[in-house]
Amino acid sequence: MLLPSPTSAPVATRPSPTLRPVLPAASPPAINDDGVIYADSSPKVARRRCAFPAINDDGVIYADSFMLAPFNQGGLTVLLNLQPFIYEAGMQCGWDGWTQYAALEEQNRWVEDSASHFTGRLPGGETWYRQKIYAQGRNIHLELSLEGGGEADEIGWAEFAFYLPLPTFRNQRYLSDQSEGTYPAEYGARLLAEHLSELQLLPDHPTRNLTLRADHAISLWDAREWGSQMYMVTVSLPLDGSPLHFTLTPPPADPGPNPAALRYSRVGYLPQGTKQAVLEIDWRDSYPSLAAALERKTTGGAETVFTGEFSPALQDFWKQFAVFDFSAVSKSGEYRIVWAGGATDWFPIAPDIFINRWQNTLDFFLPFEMSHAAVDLGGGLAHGASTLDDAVAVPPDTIGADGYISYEADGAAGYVPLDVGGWFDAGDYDLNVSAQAFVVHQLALAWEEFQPPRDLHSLDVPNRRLNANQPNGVPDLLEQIEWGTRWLLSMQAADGRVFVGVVESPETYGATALPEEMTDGVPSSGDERWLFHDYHSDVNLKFVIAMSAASRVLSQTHPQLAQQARQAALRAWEYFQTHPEVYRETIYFSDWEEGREQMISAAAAELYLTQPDPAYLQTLGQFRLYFENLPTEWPAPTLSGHSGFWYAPPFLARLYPLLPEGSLKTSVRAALETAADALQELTAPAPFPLMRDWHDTEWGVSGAYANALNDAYWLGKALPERIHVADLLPAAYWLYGLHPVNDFTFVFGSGLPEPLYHYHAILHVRFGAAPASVPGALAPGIATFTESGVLYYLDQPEIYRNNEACIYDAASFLFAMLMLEQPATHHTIYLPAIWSGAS
Ligand SMILES: [Ca+2]
Ligand SMILES: [Ca+2]
Ligand SMILES: [Ca+2]
Repeated sequence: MLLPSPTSAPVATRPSPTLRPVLPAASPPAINDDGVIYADSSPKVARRRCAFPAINDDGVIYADSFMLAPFNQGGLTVLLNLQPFIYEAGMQCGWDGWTQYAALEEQNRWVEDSASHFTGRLPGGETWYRQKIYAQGRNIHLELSLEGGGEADEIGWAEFAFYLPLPTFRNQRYLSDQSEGTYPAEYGARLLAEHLSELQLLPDHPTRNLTLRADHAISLWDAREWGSQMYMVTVSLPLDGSPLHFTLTPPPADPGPNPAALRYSRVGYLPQGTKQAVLEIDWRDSYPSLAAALERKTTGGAETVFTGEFSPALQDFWKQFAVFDFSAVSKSGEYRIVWAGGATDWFPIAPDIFINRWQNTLDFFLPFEMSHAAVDLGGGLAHGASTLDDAVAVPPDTIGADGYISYEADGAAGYVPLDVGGWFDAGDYDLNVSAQAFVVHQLALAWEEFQPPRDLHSLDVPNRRLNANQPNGVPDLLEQIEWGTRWLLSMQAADGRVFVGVVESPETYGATALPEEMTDGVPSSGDERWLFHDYHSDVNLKFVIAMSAASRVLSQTHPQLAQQARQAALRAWEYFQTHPEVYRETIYFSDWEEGREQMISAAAAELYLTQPDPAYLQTLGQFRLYFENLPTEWPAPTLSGHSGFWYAPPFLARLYPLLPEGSLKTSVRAALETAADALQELTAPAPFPLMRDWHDTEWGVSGAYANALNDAYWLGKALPERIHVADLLPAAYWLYGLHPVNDFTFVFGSGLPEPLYHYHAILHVRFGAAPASVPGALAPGIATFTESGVLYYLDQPEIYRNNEACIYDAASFLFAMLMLEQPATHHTIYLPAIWSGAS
C-alpha cells in the first residue's frame, strides 16, 4: 500500500478559515404538535431508548448515544452523546498522490430506502466512488466501490479511513481478532496491525467501544508518521471495481444523555441590558425542574434576590434550550444561579467586566501573527523573520493551496519583493488583501474611536523585528497598523492594480514547520511562495478602504507613510474606475457572492470620510435605489466580515451625519434603518443571537459575534433610537460562555475557563500534541456539522474549525472589547426601556 507523503497528510488538507454557507440548510429533527422532537418517522418520547440504529432524512444514523453523521462532502463523523468521537472518516486513495473524499467532483449525497448514499468522481478522472450506508440489526453496513474508470494503476491504493484522536486513544487497549494491543504513547512504527477481520477500538470502555468487521481488510496505523496527532484505522478498498462491505457496531452500552447544563457568561454581565442564562439538555432528555433563583453574595453568605423559571425556547440541533431571564437585576455585586443541577460559580454583575479584555490581543496575538518579522514573546511564542523572499508570480490557470486561484495572471511576472509587513492569516502563513485590509481597517477605526496609548513593544522595520517588552513611545496599535499598511502597499502595482495574496505552493502549504523554515529567504532561488496577481475589483476596493483609513490614523506618527497610503488608495480607486469590473472566485471570495453595490459604496464612503470630495457622493448617488431596497438575506452581505463583498451599512452609518440633506441622505437612512432592523432580528432568536445562520456555518462563529457587536456600535451611532450596542450584549456574553455545547470562553488567556488547544502551525511545531495557545487569540468556537445540524466543539489538536484563530477575528474582537470598556453611559444613554424594571 502506498501512503500519502508527509506534505499531503491530513493535516495539510483543511478548509480555508472562512465563515460562509456551503450547503443548503440541513433540516433539524422535526417537532410534533406536542413539542416532542423526533428525528425519524416515528416520534420519540424523551429518554426513549433507541438501541437499534435508525436513519433520519438528513442521513444521520443514530442509536442511543451513538451517531454517524455526514460531514464535509462525503466524509463521516462518529459522535457519542453529540460530541465528536471520531471527527473524520471516509475514503482516501492514491489518485494524484493523495485524494480524499472531499476533493471528488460531481458530488451527490442523498437518502433513499433508509440508506445514506454518496457518489463522486475522482478529480480529472473517469472513476466513480460510490458509498452506501444503512443500518441492519445492531450493525451499520458500509458498501463502497471504485468503479468504471479502468484507472486502477493510477489510483494505486484506496481505503476507508477512520482518524482516531491521540488524546482519546493513547495508552488504551484495542482488541483485534484473537489478539490485543495498546495504542502506543510514543511513536514507534507506522503500522500497528494489518489484515484484521475484527477490531474493537476501546474494549475497556463499553459506552465507547466501536467494533469494525471486514474480512482481513482492516489495518491500524500510527498517523504521527505523517505529522498528524492521530491513529488511523483503514479498511482496504479493492481497485478492480468490486465492492467492499464492512460493518460498524455501535458501543454495547448507553450512558444516557449528557447531563443538563447551565450556560452563562463567565465574565459576568453589565448592569444594563439583557441578562440571561440558558439551560441546555439533549434531545433524548427531558427538563429537570425549571425553577431558578439568583443569589447575591453577602458578607454572611448569600441572599436570594430574584426567582423565576427557565422558559423553554427552542428544540433544534438535537438539543433543547430554556432561558432564565434576570435582566431586572442591575445592582453591582457577585451572583450565582441556583437551579436543579446545583449552583453556578459566582459571577459579577458590574460595569467594569469588560475592562482590559482587549489587551492580550494587542500584546500577544497580533505580534505573534506578524509575518516577515522576528518576534519573541517568551514561553515559546516566538518565530524568526520569515519568507523574506516573497514571492514569485504564478502562471495563468493555477489552482493554489487554501482557495487561491489564478486566471489570466497578467498583473506581475517573476519575482516581486513582498518582504515586509502583514500578519499570518490564521494558523497558517498565507497573506491576502481581503483579510489584511479588513484587519488594517478595523485597527484604524479602533484607533480613531478609542486611541489606546498602550506601548509595550517597539517595531523595528529595517531589521524586520518586533522588540518585545521594549516600549518606544509609539502606541502599539499604531505600530500594528503600520505593519499591515506596509504589506498592503507592497501589494500594489505601479498602475494601481492590487494583487490578491501570497501562499505556499500546494506541496509545502500546511507543512509542520516554522514560518522561517518555509523558504530559504533568498529571492529567486526557486523555493519562493506564490503571488496571485489577477485583477479582482473587490480586492482593489478593499485596499482603497484600508489605505484610506490608515492614511488618516498614521498622519501624526508616520506622515510619509500616511501620504503613501493616501496616494495608493487614490490609485487603486482610479484603477477600479477605469477598468471593467471583475468578480470571481479566489481566496475569501466565492462566485456566488452578491452585493457589489455595497463594496463600491463602502469604498466611496471611506474615501469621502478621508477627503470630502463631492465626486464620491456622486458614486454613492448611483446606489440610491439599492439603499432604499437593501437586501437582508444571503448571498448579499448581511454582517461585517473580511470575506466576500463587505457590508456597507457600518460605512454608511459613519458617513450619514456628514451628508447634506437630500435624496442621498434619505436613501442612506433607509438602508441604515433596514440594517438596524435586520440586526435586531438577528438578536431576536431565543435563546442565542444570530442562531438563524447556524445551520449553514461549518466554521466556528465567534467572529460573527464580534462583528455583530461592532455593526451595532456603528448603526447605533447613526440611529440611536433604532439600535444600540446594549441590544447585542448577548453576542459579547456568547464569546465568554453563554453559548451551547460547553462553558469555554473563546478568547485565550482571559483567566476564565477556556479550551486547551489553539491550532497554529508554530504551536504545532513547538508543542506537538501538548496544549498550547496564544493569549488574545479568538478561537472560532462553536461550529455546526451542516449536513446533520449537530453543534460541536472538539477540544483537540488540529480541529481547525473550532480552534484555528484567525487574524481578522482578532481585529474584530479588539475593536469590540475596546468599545465595551467605554463608560457604561456610552451603552445605555439611548435606552430608557432597559432601565425600567431594574432593581
Ligand atoms: Ca489561510
Ligand atoms: Ca510601541
Ligand atoms: Ca528563496
